[in-house]
Amino acid sequence: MPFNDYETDATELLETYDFLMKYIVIGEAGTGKSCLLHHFTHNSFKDHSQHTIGVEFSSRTIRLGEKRIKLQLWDTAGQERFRSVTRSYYRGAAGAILVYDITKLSLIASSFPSSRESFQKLSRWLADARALASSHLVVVLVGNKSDREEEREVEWAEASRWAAENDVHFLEASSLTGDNVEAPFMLAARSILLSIESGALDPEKAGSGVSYGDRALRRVNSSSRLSFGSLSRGQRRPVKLKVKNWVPGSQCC
Ligand SMILES: Nc1nc2c(ncn2[C@@H]2O[C@H](COP(=O)(O)OP(=O)(O)OP(=O)(O)O)[C@@H](O)[C@H]2O)c(=O)[nH]1
Ligand SMILES: [Mg+2]
Repeated sequence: MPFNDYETDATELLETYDFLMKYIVIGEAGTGKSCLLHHFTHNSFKDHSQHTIGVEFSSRTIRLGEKRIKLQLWDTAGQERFRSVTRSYYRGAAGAILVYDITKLSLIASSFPSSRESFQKLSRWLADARALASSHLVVVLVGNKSDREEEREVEWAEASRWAAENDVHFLEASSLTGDNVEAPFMLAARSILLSIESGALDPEKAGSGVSYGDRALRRVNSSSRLSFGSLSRGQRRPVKLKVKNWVPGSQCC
């Protein structure tokens, strides 16, 4: 499904959704994690971004086909000194946005590592996330700062190869221009929904990183089955919800 087929809706007053999903945003300091997230939630570049201290939380509700999905977004600090704190937030994440910097030099070179380093350290970030998050964790690798093409240090092909070898999705983005800032979040949500649809991921299971929202429950009340309409045409498989285990207002993970 091309990305422009996705619709997003952050302005609706009534906060109803079909699924709640937990995401973590991880990667070396200075790669632009906070700016990427800020552009996704505020539709603007975050000026004068400072190092994240520990973890910051935000959320946004998106629409994917017929489904409304509330994303719980945990922006983690890339600095080593916060590693033990940030790792504790990985637990039960369904999606991870793994960010590196494609350019040669960081804007504040003295306080950030070189971007080549942010790419070389990806394996460690990925290993940590896979060890601590949901066993069905969907990872999207994002090469950020694509607006600085003339200062590029990490080639698209090299990162794409790494992504394929490590079984993660991949794309490049710019938190400055807004290019591709929505795509990683949508891509992860779509992949998670497909896992639910196929029966591989059960939102009722603790630690899955996903839970049903009130909108899904209402649909179940009118028919006891939840169908994933437009997500994977031709391969639809209705998922039966066990309503008795659902707790109103329960949070995911
Ligand atoms: N040119 C350009 N600069 C960017 C982009 N994204 C972020 N930056 C700059 O990169 C620097 C670091 O951005 P942050 O978002 O704070 O980095 P971070 O990954 O959250 O860093 P930590 O919180 O320390 O882990 C800032 O000076 C941003 O202005 C981008 O897409 N293009
Ligand atoms: Mg940050």
